Amino acid sequence: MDVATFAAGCFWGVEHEFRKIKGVSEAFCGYIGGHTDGPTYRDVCSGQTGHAEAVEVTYDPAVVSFEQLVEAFFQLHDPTQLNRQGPDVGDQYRSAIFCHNEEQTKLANQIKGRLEKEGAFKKPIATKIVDTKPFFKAEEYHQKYFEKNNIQICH
Ligand code: MHO
Repeated sequence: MDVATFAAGCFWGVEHEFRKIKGVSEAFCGYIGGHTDGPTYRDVCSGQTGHAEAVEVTYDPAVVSFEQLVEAFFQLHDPTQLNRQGPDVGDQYRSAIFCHNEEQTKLANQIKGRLEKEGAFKKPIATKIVDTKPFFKAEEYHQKYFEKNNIQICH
């Protein structure tokens, strides 16, 4: 099993979308890329800790490739929005790929570059491709939020 970590706005929907992908065995909501350990949702929402809402995806690379996950990531949100996703505003909602090794960094940059070149989006892609950082799992009520609350979309 391999691990990939994506930030694409409110993590409820991101987790929900990744769980649908064949080959994905686990997807957890959490916080990453800030400067404190073990932040709570409240801390992150204060905007003071610098964390992004993110989803840590565990997948079987024999079934789904990292490239396919990156393609899905670019489809499931609007990567041209800087530090927001629709009504959710702030850098906790930034678009980012947290890469676990050089191969992931290379592939993520390649795909981002190709999408830019193809003009896949009308505006420049704001997604940041960075080295991974400690991932802090979010509170239990944030996991499988859509399923638990019987909702389909975030806003
Ligand atoms: N718009 C949502 C965002 C939730 S999220 C986990 C809300 O304000 O409830 O950031």
